[in-house]
Amino acid sequence: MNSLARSTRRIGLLMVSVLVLSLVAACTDDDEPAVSTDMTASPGTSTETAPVARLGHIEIFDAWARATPGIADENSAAYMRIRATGEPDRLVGAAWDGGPVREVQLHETVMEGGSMQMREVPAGWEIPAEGTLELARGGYHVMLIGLSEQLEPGDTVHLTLVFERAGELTFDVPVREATDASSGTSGGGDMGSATATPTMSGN
Ligand SMILES: [Cu+2]
Repeated sequence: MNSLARSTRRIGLLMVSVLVLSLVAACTDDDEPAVSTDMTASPGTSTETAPVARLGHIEIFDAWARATPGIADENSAAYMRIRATGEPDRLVGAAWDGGPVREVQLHETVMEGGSMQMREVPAGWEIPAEGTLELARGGYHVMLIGLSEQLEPGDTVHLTLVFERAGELTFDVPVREATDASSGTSGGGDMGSATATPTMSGN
């Protein structure tokens, strides 16, 4: 390749980087800052690690809540993977047990008119038998609305999830900075494993 072609390509890459960075920047003021990268087909979402909580046939993996700046009435979100063994189930609700949150909702992030929008999903999501429901940045998440206290890295908060069959499961969710808390697949920080079309693996 001659040097002109090479530098043209480099400029192209640079422009892509700038575009990606500005997308990230544009989203950081949002409640749901992740930029969507479609990685739904990623085979790397194994559930080999130990679950952090379990209730009947429901297992929770890699749960975390996003740390917030110390601003009144801030929002945050919790993410995790939820696996149903044996029989299917449905996540139908969430609550924050004794925490400083005004309201907890099940949310999805969708691309609408060129921008990331969040909306409530009151009916929740199906978890297929032997399948995994992924709550991740830029996709499905448990929205924590109107925090009266800052969530700091190292804090632990109590989240209750309500399942159609398994019932209510309350467990500890560690608070982490978003930048070092992608759910483990490729990419750094915010780019992480965000999915516009959340992963539903299984049968
Ligand atoms: Cu949300």
